[in-house]
Amino acid sequence: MKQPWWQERIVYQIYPRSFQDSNGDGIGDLRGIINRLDYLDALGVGVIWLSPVYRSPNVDNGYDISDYYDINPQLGTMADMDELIKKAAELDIRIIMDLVINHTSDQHVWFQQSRDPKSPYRDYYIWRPGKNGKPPNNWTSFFAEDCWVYDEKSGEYYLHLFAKEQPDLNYNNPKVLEEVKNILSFWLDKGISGFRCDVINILYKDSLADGRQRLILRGIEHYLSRPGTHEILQSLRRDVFSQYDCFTVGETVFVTPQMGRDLCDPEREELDMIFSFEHMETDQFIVKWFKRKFHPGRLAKAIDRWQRALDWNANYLENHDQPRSVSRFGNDGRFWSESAKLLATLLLTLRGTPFIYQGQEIGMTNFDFTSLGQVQDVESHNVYHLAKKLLIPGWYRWRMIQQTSRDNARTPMQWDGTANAGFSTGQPWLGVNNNFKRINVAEQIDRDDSILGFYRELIRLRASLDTLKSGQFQLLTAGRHVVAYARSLENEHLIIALNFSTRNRRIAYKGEVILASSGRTAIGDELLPYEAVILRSMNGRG
Ligand code: TEU
Ligand code: CA
Repeated sequence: MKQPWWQERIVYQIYPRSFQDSNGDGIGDLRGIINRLDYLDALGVGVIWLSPVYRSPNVDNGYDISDYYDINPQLGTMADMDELIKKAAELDIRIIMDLVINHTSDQHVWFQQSRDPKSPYRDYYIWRPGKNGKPPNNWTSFFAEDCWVYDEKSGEYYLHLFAKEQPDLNYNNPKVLEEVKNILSFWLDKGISGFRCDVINILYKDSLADGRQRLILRGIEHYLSRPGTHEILQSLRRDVFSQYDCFTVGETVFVTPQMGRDLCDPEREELDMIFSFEHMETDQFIVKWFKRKFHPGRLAKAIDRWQRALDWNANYLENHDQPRSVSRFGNDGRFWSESAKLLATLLLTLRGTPFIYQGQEIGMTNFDFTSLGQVQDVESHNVYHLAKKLLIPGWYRWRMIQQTSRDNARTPMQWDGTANAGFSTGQPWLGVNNNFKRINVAEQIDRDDSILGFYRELIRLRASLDTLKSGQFQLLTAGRHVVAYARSLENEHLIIALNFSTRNRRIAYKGEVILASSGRTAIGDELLPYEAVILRSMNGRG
């Protein structure tokens, strides 16, 4: 059976502020992206996911939208956006946008109006009186803050599950959904091919009752994957998405396999795929701020659970919220190149659509900031202050931010070894990693044995092998050092074996070497440190 185009293509996520600055103001922009389209084309990218480019006061770098019908002037103009869509299409690259509809910016005209209790916009947001001088309920937010803000003028509070400048929309009001549909049609009519839907499984709050006592996100049982959210998604699909050749990928926080199956079930017609989080939580205790030692087998088992749970996954190891994968699951010291290639192999040989985050393809590492003043992210600052209030010692607070801050992934793209890594001729909005002279695109682009060269090759291989594109997945080993799995289609069986350790490791699999990250064309019974191999099994199962 022929797969839909969004299953065959590779997606590349661009965080526009950090990708390429074209006018020297230190902020990446749309024109910068246009100038780099050839680079993405040569890499084999078929879809670009643009993190938000709408008008925004940037409290959360665009995830706080103040006008859905306009472009953030820091990033360019609507004419630039039209040009980007057109030039990308000429290269057969499709563009999906970020859809942030759980909340808006507090600068959005709807919210400004809604501050007036008599305004027809009052009901676009969730306003409630307090209880005995306290907030309406005991919920807590995603960003380590209270989630209600008191408004003197009307004597009521509004709800925000993220930063206080990101008030939640009220989906009990049918007008809100109508507005969303108009926004979607506006962009789809412009030639956009779909959306990455921000925190899409928490839209509908079916009660504002107090939440059960729990360590984080008190109140979540009242808004996580509620029936009202499923109804909203079905309505968007029926009235808008089904009218276009497009796809949706939902960012679904705290999603369970059963919730995931409901959201992606083709019969229910809601979303096409989702980003789950379980594999990203295998190196933490309870919350991402408390890291534990990385264990490859745990990662593999979490991936396996989702490979089995859903027919088709949105696969990722990085995005703008996560630390760099080579620093986290690989080895960003001696085996930097080897381990980045191993992670590339993992990402591109799972069943599902692979999402590459900018810089991942050259092995960019975590941000080397040396003071909190160099960190911009609102979440990092909130968490640091909360941790201080909770009397967590200074050295540990520092470690939390260093390991987990979202700014780890947001430093400017490292294009070459010139000033500011070729990202900007001006002062970048966020520091460039000091390793840019060693780690950059120019240094790797002409070398087939570079990380970038390896991504190119893997992407080509995936495109040419139906077994990689659509074969079934089967986990074979999830050990402390070696992870292996098979992809099978009809009579072809590929075995992917990954050595997540700094020593040679024995493997029991044999076959013709299709691709080895070390460049070897034959292997015996041992993998080299951090080596990844793709074998074609001779005897069926290997
Ligand atoms: O993120 C949702 C989310 O809950 C987490 O991934 C978040 O980054 C944090 O790690 C929770 O501890 C999405 C966007 O990807 C993120 O950039 C936005 O800040 C957030 O929604 C609000 O729009
Ligand atoms: Ca700029």
